[in-house]
Amino acid sequence: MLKPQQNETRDLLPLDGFWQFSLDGTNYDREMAVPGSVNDVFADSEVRDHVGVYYYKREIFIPRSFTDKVSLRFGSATHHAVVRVNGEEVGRHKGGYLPFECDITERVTPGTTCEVIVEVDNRLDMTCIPPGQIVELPDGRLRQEYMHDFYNYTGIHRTIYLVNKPERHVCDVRIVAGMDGVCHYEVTQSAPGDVRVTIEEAEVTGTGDKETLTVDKPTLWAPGEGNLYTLRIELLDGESIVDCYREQFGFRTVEVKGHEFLINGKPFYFTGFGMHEDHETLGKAHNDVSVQRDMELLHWIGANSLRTSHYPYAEEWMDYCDRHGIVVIDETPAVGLNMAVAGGILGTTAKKTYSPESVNEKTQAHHADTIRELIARDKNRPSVVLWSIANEPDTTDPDSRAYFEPLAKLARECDPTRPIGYVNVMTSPYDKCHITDLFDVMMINRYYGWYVDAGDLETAKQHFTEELAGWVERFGDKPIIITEYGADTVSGLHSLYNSLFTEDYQVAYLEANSEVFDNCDNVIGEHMWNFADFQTKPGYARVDGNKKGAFTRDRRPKAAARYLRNRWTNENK
Ligand code: BDP
Repeated sequence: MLKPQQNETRDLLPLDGFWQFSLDGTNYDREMAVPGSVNDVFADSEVRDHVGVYYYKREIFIPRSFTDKVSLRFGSATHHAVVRVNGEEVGRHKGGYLPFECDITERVTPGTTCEVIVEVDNRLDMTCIPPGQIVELPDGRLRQEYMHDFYNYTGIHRTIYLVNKPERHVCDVRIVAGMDGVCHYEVTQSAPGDVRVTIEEAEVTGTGDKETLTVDKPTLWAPGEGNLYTLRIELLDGESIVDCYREQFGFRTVEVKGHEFLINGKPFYFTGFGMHEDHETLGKAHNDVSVQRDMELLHWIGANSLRTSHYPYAEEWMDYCDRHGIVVIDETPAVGLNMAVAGGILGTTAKKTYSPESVNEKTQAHHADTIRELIARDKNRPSVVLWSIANEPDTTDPDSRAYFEPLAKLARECDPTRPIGYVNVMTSPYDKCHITDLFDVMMINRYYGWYVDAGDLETAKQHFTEELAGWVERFGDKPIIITEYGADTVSGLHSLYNSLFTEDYQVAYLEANSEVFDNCDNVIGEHMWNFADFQTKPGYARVDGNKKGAFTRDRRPKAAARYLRNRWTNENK
């Protein structure tokens, strides 16, 4: 899905600001800011703890000039949305972190107002990605449970645009451009007609929907070098341009060869973090300046990459990565497909993960939708080098194969040009996992020295080294990225004795883990967990959130940040 844009043939108006807000759809006695998470805003907990639908309402003007195809375009609504204009449903979407668009042309008159109501539902059940369960409590209240640790922020998290585009318009474009300067493009039009496609910086032009253009000695997009080109697509009616759309792209090649990950033919070593869209008060709302701050800190620390753990991030975030040469592992919202981990941690009997009562065919169908939608959104981004189709699913259950095999196939069909992977959980090592062979890259999350061998880093190193040797023995032809390793750390807490939760222990933990990575040739990347401290779900045994950040939640560096900066900038990792 293309991002909306303002240009010579298209128009858009952001609908950010205060909307009327209600918990029952009749009594609009509150306001809520868009974009924003609803949970940390109000002083009482009625909104915060609400399980169900939140209603947003606003009168909007349709400008007189909006006479063509008019739509409402959402960056995301977490987790489900029904959109009504003047009382009539104009669209609905399932899934909290991907964009959707509702055509409202027939419902509105340019030069008049209309009433927009957005019903945002925060409920997660087993058919959702991420999955969850609603539990009815003895006193009749509802509680939302889920199998991931980060807080289930809800709301309209990204800008809503009122869009006007020509009746005949560019619906989509797919661009594949390699380091040889060859650019294949494929335009989808709403109705057939003539087209002119130009790479603006190189002044090469094609006249078909699907063609190949060549740029002589292109300036490559590369890690740290966000060199972009612009593909201008013009739909023509004789001499006149009826629609125009500009899509940026980069010339670069990505390839997995043996246990190496090559970008433009050169081995790439990932340094960086699994991150979260998470801030005090904002929750998961997109905010340009917060993204910029995070990116500046990534640059300062010497990180060349990040993973959008555990859901697709805002398009503005991805644009920034494209422009600045930040390498991205792009992840679907499929986190928490693991009943075994939940059962294990809580000490209860683990339920089976793949069954009609838990992760089932409907979950899989929706998981497939998220893969399609993610790839449709981000396919042209040079920053994206690898798709991660899930985080820490249960893959010890033999039924995981029937669940994941079609999804891996689908990801490859949606994008034959990039490698694919999934992120492996500690309880599913090389001799228990049923799906590793379906993917190009092994991404593994390991907490030796934290969840196991806590406080005993010598043993942790030994166990981690042994496990890596097992992966290499069995799947030695594939590269390994350590997508998570980390230790909760309370900023300001110190000890001479490497006590858990201290800044000293976090540094010692990172040192020990780094030693293990450096001794394994297959390891081609390290993403510490997490970039910053983040909020976790209520009722979870954590002190005000997950404290594994290299930075605090307000982005102050812990000692670990200086350790990583030293490692990643000096050793050129
Ligand atoms: C991993 C999860 C991540 C958690 C992390 C932790 O992938 O989302 O936040 O553990 O426990 O299992 O800190």
